[in-house]
Amino acid sequence: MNDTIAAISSGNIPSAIGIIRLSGEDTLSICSKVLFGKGSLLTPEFIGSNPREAIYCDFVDAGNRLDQIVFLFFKNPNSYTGEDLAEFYLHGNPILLKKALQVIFKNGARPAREGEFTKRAFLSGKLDLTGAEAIGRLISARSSFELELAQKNVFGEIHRLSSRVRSDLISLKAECEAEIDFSTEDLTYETKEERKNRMIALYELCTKVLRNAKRAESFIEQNKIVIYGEPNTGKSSLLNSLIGRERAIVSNVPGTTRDYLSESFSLNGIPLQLIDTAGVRETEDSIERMGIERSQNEFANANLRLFVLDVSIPIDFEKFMIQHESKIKNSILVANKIDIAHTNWNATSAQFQAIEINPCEVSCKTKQGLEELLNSIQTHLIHIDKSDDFVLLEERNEYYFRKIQDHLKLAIDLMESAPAEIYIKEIDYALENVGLINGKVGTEEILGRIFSKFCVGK
Ligand SMILES: Nc1nc2c(ncn2[C@@H]2O[C@H](COP(=O)(O)OP(=O)(O)OP(=O)(O)O)[C@@H](O)[C@H]2O)c(=O)[nH]1
Ligand SMILES: [Mg+2]
Repeated sequence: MNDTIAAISSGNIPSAIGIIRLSGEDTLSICSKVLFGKGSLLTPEFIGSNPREAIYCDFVDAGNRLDQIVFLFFKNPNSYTGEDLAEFYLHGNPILLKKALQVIFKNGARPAREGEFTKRAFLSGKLDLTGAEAIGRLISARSSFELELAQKNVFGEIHRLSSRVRSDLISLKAECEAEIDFSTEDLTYETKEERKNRMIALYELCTKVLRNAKRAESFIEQNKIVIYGEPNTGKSSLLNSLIGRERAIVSNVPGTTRDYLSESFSLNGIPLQLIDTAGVRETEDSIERMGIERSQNEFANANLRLFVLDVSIPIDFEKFMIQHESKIKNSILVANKIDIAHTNWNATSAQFQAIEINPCEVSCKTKQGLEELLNSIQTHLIHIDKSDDFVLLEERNEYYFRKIQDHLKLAIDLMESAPAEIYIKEIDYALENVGLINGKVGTEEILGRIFSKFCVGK
């Protein structure tokens, strides 16, 4: 067994309950020095004979009572780490928790490093590497979208995916081996075409996984929605309406917003960055021109664009299209100020619809149409029906999936001209990389990198 580690496993803010975890071979003896009940310190025998049973007792520092606590002991190997493990449920005051932790250190434990409990769980075979990584994500997820994906991984999504790739590769390898060993005998194998198709299917599975992982990552990291349009159309008003507070200055002076400004915002759990930009127009003002340049840049780098139109003034459709056609095609067209729409608007709207652009009519003043706009944003961001395909791949796993894909590609190319003896090697390399995903082949360095991203106490 390992040396004994301890840490505060709950957060560092006042809460009803705070948890300290202790794991390693001295767990029982340390517990017996700090737990006091019914007139005496609890003995290691008593604690050890009551695994997984809540014990109500005092937490003491050299005889002085620090807190009344609930305590749980998990006997190895039936614990999170696979070692003897204890959890102390104290009152959740951070100062009290730190004091109690010091007492535990004084009695023989050492401070746990980041992710050390989970690392021990992995080393004792309680979790595979993808499961351990998923727990890191589960704890640090910043949106319900990321959380849902992390949960899928905790429940074995990556393990399932890589197992499927693995079993397909093994079956391909078996076919190749049979062909190599018995090539002179008159046995019927799958045709070359069938084998090639199986390899292509597997290659495409990897492509799909990688693509969906990229999409998921881009939703998590940088869902940039840019609000764009001419001055005074209501871009800043739209930002304020969507985030529900007066963040940007709104005024009837065209050119109010000089620089872009960005706000985080969550749409049904999808984290978004909403960016308000300076209104685009011809101008002599050099500062305004710089702002407009930034608007153009933000527009180019956005995941989704809202092109805002002021429908309270007449719009010259032809002129508008000459100026903005390419931008409109890549945006949701937001027809703002519908509460004071100009009498010409219906006709202009029909012109847009005739070229398959459906303006989203809203009023930032009356809030009419905002719900529909949010729905439309969500549909553009995720094709909801396909959201189940999203998968979260840590950088490490993305790298191995890419390697598997590369070796499959080589095998597919090679099989045109080379015998099975040659391209079977590529299948072997692909299999090695599957092993690395699950951590069957893991080096200290890889483990160090993964677990250092965890918080202490996990
Ligand atoms: N009636 C009405 N007025 C609106 C609506 N949305 C915005 N306005 C008004 O339109 C004017 C311009 O609004 P802003 O949000 O500052 O417009 P902007 O596009 O950010 O303008 P610049 O920053 O100058 O490019 C303000 O006087 C707003 O009160 C709306 O839906 N209805
Ligand atoms: Mg503005």
